[in-house]
Amino acid sequence: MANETIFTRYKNNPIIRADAVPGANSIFNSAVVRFGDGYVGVFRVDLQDAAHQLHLGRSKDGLKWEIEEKRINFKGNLQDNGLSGVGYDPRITEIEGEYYITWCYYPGGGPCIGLGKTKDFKTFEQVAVTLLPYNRNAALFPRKINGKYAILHRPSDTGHTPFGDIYYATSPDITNWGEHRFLLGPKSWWESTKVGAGPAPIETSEGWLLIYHGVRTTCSGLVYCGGGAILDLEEPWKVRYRSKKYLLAPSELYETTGDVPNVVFPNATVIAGDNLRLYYGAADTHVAVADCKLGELIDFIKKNSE
Ligand code: BMA
Repeated sequence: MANETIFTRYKNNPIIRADAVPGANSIFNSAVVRFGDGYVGVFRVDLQDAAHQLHLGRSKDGLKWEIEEKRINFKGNLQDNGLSGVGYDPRITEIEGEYYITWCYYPGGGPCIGLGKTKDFKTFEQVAVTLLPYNRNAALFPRKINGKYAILHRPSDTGHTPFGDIYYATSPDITNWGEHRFLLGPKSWWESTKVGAGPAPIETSEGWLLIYHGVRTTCSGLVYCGGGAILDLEEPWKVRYRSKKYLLAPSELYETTGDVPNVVFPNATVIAGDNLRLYYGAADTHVAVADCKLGELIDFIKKNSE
């Protein structure tokens, strides 16, 4: 297949199409984790009559999914209804036995970051309106760093914004966030417009492996690719390596054709042994997966780093 620098796409991609949920327009940009003896996922389902909802899915093998027809209901008293399960582009991070879900939604004038959690994927709790508008693309680190929770996020603007850099922030209690530090902005040609964090960073002996999306503007619209970087373990706002080459670029029909053409949007990874499986949204229409060897991915990022 074209444009495979390091990942190999699954031959039966896309693994999820709109027909997985009755009345769906599209299912894409979704988060998956291992749970029990299988997998669970929080899926972005855009319905034909109600855009942007989060639905729970279950799978034995991570490839064939049953997705619930009703959206997740995050319980809690935080006043705005966005935290009840309306929104899009979820990420899941397991921290000390609890699964935290970040996502983007519009409580008022612009996109902001909601945070909820669950232990069992049966009941879901609201945690906080984590980052105020305008903000998108938040992913929590899977452990505290220097005694504090840590998150990557992307302050920007409303709509399809012409800019966006990834920031690192910390919290003593997972509710109040501060100490914001610039992490990385556009650099290579394929990400020259904006960047945003993808799945929860993965701890490796070389540092935190970050997979992110990078966007460029062309004469026929935006093109979204997957990129990779390795961040310092104890000072993750320092980039140790960053690949000049993209990791995955839209080239298959299900990535180049759909509601929004030319979008590869990484949301989740699952590690099994040395295999890293990436779950990504394709053309704002489907969910697809691609695999690589974790060690080879780290070598690829180091070798192609500036
Ligand atoms: C971004 C988000 C994503 C989407 C992408 C491409 O701004 O809205 O959900 O995949 O645009 O349309």
